[in-house]
Amino acid sequence: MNTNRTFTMLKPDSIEQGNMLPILNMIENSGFKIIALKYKRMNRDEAKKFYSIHSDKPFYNDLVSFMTRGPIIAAALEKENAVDDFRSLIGSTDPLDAKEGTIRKKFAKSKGENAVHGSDSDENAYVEINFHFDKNEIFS
Ligand code: DAT
Ligand code: MG
Repeated sequence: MNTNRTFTMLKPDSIEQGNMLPILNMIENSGFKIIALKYKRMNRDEAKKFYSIHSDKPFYNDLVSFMTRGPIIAAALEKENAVDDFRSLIGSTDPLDAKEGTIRKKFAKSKGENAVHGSDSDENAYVEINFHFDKNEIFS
């Protein structure tokens, strides 16, 4: 398993609010190399599959609706200790709990619309990168 890669999405709220470039800047300035990048809108089937681990949660339907209401930026990132370092950079799921200097503290409005996704394990990073990118779309 590659421990130097993680996966992120800039969620529809980030794009709607014009925060695409500031967030990508924060990611690059924190030492992550963007090795794949895609601007796309997920359909409902894709979003349901991507978040299938949450299918039994009360917020699942709202999450799928939110994630499909507009385009996202999907990206694969490379850095030593990528998964943990990226989770530190984005901050807690609920922006009210997120530390100063984190992406969610700065850009997220609520627990549901929280600006960015970050993989939670090396295994999921691998699955999520392959969900959004073909091998020939990754430039390591
Ligand atoms: P994270 O995105 O920090 O890994 P998660 O995997 O627990 O958080 O949940 C995935 C997304 O689902 C999260 O980014 C926003 C949404 N979500 C989680 N808990 C929620 C809640 N209690 N109410 C509304 N949306 C929630
Ligand atoms: Mg998660």
